[in-house]
Amino acid sequence: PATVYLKDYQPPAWQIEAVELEFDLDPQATRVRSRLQFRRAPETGPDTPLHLDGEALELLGIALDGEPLTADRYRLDEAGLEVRGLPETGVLEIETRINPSANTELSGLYTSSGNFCTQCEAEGFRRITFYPDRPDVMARFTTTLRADKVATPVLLSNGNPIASGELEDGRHYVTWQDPFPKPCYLFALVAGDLGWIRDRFVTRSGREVDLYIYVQKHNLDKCDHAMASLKHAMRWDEEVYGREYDLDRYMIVAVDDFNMGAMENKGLNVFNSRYVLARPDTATDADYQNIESVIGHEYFHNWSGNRVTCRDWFQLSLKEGFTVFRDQEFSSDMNSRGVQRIGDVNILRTHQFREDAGPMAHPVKPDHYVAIDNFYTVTVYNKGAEVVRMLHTLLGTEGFRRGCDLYFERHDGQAVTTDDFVNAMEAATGVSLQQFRRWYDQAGTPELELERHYDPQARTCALTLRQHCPPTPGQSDKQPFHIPVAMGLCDREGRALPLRLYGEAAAGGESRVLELCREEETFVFQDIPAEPVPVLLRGFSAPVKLALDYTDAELALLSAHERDPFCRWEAGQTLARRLLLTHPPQALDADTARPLIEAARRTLADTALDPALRALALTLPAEGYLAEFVDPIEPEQLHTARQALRLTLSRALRPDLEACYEQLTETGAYSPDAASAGRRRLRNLCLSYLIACEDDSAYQLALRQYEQAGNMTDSLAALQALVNSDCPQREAVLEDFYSRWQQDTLVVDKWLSLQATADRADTLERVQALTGHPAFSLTNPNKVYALLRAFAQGNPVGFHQASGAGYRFIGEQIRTLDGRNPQVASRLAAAFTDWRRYNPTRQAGMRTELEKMRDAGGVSRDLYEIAARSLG
Ligand code: HT7
Ligand code: ZN
Repeated sequence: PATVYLKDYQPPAWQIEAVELEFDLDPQATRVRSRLQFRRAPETGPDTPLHLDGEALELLGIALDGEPLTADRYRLDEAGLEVRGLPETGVLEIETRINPSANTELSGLYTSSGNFCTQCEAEGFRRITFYPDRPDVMARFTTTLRADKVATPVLLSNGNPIASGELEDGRHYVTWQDPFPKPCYLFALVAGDLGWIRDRFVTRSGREVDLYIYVQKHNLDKCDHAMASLKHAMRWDEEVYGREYDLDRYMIVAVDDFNMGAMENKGLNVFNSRYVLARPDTATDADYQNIESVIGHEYFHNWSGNRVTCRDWFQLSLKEGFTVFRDQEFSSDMNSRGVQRIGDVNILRTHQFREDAGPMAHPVKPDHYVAIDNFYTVTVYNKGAEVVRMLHTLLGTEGFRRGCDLYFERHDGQAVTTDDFVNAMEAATGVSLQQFRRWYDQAGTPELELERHYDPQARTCALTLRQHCPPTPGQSDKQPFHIPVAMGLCDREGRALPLRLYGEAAAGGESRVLELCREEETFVFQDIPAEPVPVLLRGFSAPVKLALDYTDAELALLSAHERDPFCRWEAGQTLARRLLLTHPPQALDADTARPLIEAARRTLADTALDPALRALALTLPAEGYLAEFVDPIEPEQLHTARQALRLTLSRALRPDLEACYEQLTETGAYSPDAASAGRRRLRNLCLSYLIACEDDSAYQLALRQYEQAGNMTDSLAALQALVNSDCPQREAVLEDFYSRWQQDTLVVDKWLSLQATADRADTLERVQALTGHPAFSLTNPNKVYALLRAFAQGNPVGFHQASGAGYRFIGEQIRTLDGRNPQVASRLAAAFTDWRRYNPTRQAGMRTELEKMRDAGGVSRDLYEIAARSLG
């Protein structure tokens, strides 16, 4: 398959000014008529043909300015249609036929639960009609939908409805007009028998916006949280960014079959139903939180993505990194900032750092791809968000806002680059970001080293910071990054010290941002009465790995006193990590773990501290994160060590855990607010520790919680504790859960995931058996993620079992899946990319599967790229 390079970018030779689309919807044979009003770009030569992308389309007719085009004027191949001899401007009419019900890739127009829906990002529109399917071609869309009135009463597309009526043969139609020019990846249509809830939002300038959420009718009682989240997001974007909504309606549709989380189509978002539907008895606190965040994310795209869009797909982080930053900040403001930051850093360090260290490493702005769908990655999204966060840190809240205002003002209605974004930040603030731009172009995670020197005579503390970035594929030499290091110094009682850098007249507060631009720089602080403890990367101010030579006593001090929630949590995690990585499991007894036990005891009793932060402090580092510190990765060793330490903590702290659990017992009505969710989080963490003791009283506690739970969070936590234990009732409870929830597809996903991640010797056999269960389906992405991805990426011991059976099973599933849905297959294949990190036996097992994927006849571009790049 061909590789696309950023360096080959050429502006479009032809622009499409307006598009009229007509759909005669039929599940097996939908007819699409399009009228493209085209114009040759000023620099384009008169003989340049117009290229229209097209895939899996049946061409029924083509005409120019009302006259059918003869065959010598166009050429049709697998990639699309090339039309020659066009005038400078005119109207091309094209008719195609497509089969939505046979569309198993879920890209283009497809059916889900009998309803029609679309997914056009990144390159799905070309599966609907012939069109220049690239984001820098922006047009005004008018869309008419026709369908059977009884089977398909709801007909939706982008913009505002401008006409509707009855047709012959029991059909009806609606015409929609979107006044904003947009690239075709933002096109959407939804049609079917759907119910809806409706609300209204008045923008700060007084415009009334109708808000709709469309779902299958049996889900109408699960939409309220999504609607409330939408209104919060709309208000937040006005308050924090001064951005108002611009159409008369905003529609959200939930579908069960969707490759990703959601899609920001102009005025008509399509969502994976898991990010819309919530009721206390069916959705967990985490689900409620994710819904708020994804609803916010898609809404924020209306400005960061839709009004200002990407010039080409290499610029994907322009909209995704910025929008993730926006949704993270939204969630911080709606809930707890510290908890949000720790969660976001956890995702970055466990997934993105791993990507950066492997064969798929790529810059935030990649420079080549085979299948763009493979680049919707944690690097583009989450590291991209960190890059925007660093801009925020360097420019300050005000400067950053001025930069954003200028960016939106300059580029409204345009398709632009990440460079345009940084240019606006520079122009608005006068700050040079020349070196900072390297964050977009250089892959890899920079490593930071600190050397500290205290001079008691001079009362100075010198901090020397050194940076280094390891090579990544195709980038052997790296230039130094511009790294903001938010920091402070504290004394041995944990009190913050005023910070005065050498040469400064007065101290400038107790926290400041050092800018490390060279490979090595020394910062000297004055008036420091005794050797201080430096606190670096407050709020995790840069996506780097920081090596610090803290003593255990210093870590204990910071974990008890540091004011920044991230650094405080990090100190405790480092203590735990050291224990886990430097002792064999059998040595992780109460004596060895004494400092950790005592810190945990204090945390359990510290009722003044936010329960969610207490829960985070008490959670041991994840195996996936620990894996970053060992070579080779031995999954069962990491798992055994973690389990051993958990048991030691559980035994040593049993009365404290029981007391904390009881104290947090609540009886009132469920509310997903951050404080209540934090209390449940801590209580359920106590339960998971208690059950580690594997005795009857712990089993009874979990069984009682399962039976009495008034919400899904508590119910699922109890079930999870039981499933991972040897409790004699575990199978009966699992059965009970399924029989209670088998009609609710999203709850069944939880049931599948619990089993796939179960800490048991027979999990692989169980997962294999579940692929034949009526609850599972290889055609539904959520089911694949819930069972197969949960096993391959959430159960390292099961997947990496020494026999290689886990690899063979998942490899075979991927190859089968690739014939139906390449995007989902290649996402699942990510479990194999890190194969070089394991021992030779495992390497051989994983490599064999990757080779089989790469060499399979008819392999998709998506899967080929992942397999081939991984093999190197
Ligand atoms: N912008 C959306 C991306 C997306 C997508 C990409 C490839 C294949 C399927 C997809 N569904 C949605 C999601 C977002 O980041 O908002
Ligand atoms: Zn997005």
